[in-house]
Amino acid sequence: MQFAELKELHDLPFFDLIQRSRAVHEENWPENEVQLCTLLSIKTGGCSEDCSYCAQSARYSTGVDAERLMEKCEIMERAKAARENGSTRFCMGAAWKGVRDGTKRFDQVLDIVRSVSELGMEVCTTLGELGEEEAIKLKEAGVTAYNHNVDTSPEHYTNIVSTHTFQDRLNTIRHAQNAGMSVCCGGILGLGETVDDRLKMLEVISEFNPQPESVPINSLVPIPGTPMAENSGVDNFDVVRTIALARIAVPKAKVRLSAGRTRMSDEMQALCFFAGANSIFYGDKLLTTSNPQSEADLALMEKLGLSPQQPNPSQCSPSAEADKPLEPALA
Ligand code: SAM
Ligand code: DTB
Ligand code: SF4
Repeated sequence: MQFAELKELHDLPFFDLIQRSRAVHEENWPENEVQLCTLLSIKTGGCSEDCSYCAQSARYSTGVDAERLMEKCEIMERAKAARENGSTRFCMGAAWKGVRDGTKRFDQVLDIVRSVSELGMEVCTTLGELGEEEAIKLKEAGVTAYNHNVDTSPEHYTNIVSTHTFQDRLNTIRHAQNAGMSVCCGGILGLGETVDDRLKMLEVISEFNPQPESVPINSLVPIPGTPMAENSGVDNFDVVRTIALARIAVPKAKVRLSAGRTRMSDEMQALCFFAGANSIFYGDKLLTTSNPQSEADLALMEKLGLSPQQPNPSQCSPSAEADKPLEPALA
């Protein structure tokens, strides 16, 4: 969906916008279900990149220490516990610039993915940059979806990160899609961006061919020690608007209400579900920061008549549309 159209929708009165997104939601997701995903940081901290929001960058003193890659048996325990708890997607994150085929650590990750993928949950990984070969190997090992966010507009990206480019992010997404993995691609609100930056980010995300299978919408969790530590919080209605626009622009995606939920009331989260969110991170920890308790999430879903979505581990990645360009056109 092009910027101009997103802008027109964004500028609608709030209720008109969420009425539109609700209609798209009901057409594509009539089941009143929410996907529950568990996140695990399998390699925390010490990252070479300078993403100015991130607790795990080695450039900032955030109190998050660099750790080694977790042992497979420990990861398996956590994955089984997540499944027991009702999660249908297990997402493993590593604070790396990227992974390279032929290295010991990539082989270890492939081994971990092979084992986790036998548990019957969707397997998602987020390991930084991927080349073509790495993407193919991850797909073969059993990864269903690769998470790589564009995070903000191409223009604002240079204010947020200097150690890699927006185009680098697009290249990784292309490699993941070419290898047949679904792509999970979203962004963060609260990085000092303008409304237009948010709309340009959604334009890029919705112009991927095929469109992403999921779109995480994170609200910045300000991390002491990072350049974004003192950023002011995002207005709740702006979060809802962004969810609504993501729902309209990427109708078949899971729109994930991601980081930032600990600061949201039940009523705010209900509004997000109404506007088009149908996935959450579930379990009391994200990567390094906290997330609501599972009991609280289940209680809220119960109150709203929402139930956990069934897993789809054999999920096929969506195919590209033949008459559309593969890349979003960058200005
Ligand atoms: N290193 C990989 C990468 O950059 O793609 C994966 C991990 S990174 C932590 C995954 C995503 O988490 C980021 O792209 C960003 O959207 C989100 N994120 C990281 N720190 C955050 C924070 N403090 N608040 C909100 N979202 C955050
Ligand atoms: C995504 O978009 N959000 C998740 C997941 N993908 C990897 C990460 C959120 C991280 C929040 C900050 C932290 O816990 O360090
Ligand atoms: Fe954090 Fe990922 Fe950036 Fe590393 S690449 S600093 S883990 S967001």
